[in-house]
Amino acid sequence: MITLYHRADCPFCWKVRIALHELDVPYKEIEIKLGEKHPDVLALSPKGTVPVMVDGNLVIWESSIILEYLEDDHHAKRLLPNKAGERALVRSLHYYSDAIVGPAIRDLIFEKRSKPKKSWGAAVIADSDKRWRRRLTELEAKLNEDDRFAAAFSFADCALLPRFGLADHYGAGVDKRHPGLLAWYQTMRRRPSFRATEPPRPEFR
Ligand SMILES: N[C@@H](CCC(=O)N[C@@H](CS)C(=O)NCC(=O)O)C(=O)O
Repeated sequence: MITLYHRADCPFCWKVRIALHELDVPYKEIEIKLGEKHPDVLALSPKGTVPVMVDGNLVIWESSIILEYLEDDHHAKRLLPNKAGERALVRSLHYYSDAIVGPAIRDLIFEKRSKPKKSWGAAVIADSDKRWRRRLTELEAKLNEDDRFAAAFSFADCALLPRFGLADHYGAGVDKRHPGLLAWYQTMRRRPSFRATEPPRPEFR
């Protein structure tokens, strides 16, 4: 059985957990707490980051490669379309989520997570929120263009959903300014994979 080292509020780990649930793959979770340096993770991953997946002798310590492995391991369900061009588009959105969308909202989350409310930096939060909203506008346009992440559930949804979930938890959730994305997020929140994996909402000090 697959073992997954993860942190509940890590977007990369959450992405993998959604994929595992969507594919109905049984797995054992080992949860790491924020700031914890787990000896197994340090031994298994040269980066020392989570998620880390262990399947028999196979160790994968990069979330996007874990998703590729799950897809290649021929489960009954699929998270990539059949055609090469469509697969490339889904993979591009997956990468865009990890490399572009995530960093935009990250500063707002780190600021609110690391400090008591009275010490939050308004400028840091406003700047991150602005960058996040700019990405939402881009994503809304992509959604209108080709329905990419509203049609068949894919890697792109696995990657984007945790970003939207965390933004929501940290008071920067998608709203009526991006109606297509809002409808997508509301639909996605009802999926069993989201409900089974959503971390507890943070409590602000
Ligand atoms: N590119 C990596 C990123 C993983 C990552 O940055 N994980 C963070 C948690 S969200 C982590 O483990 N940070 C702890 C550390 O860097 O010590 C992936 O997709 O798996």
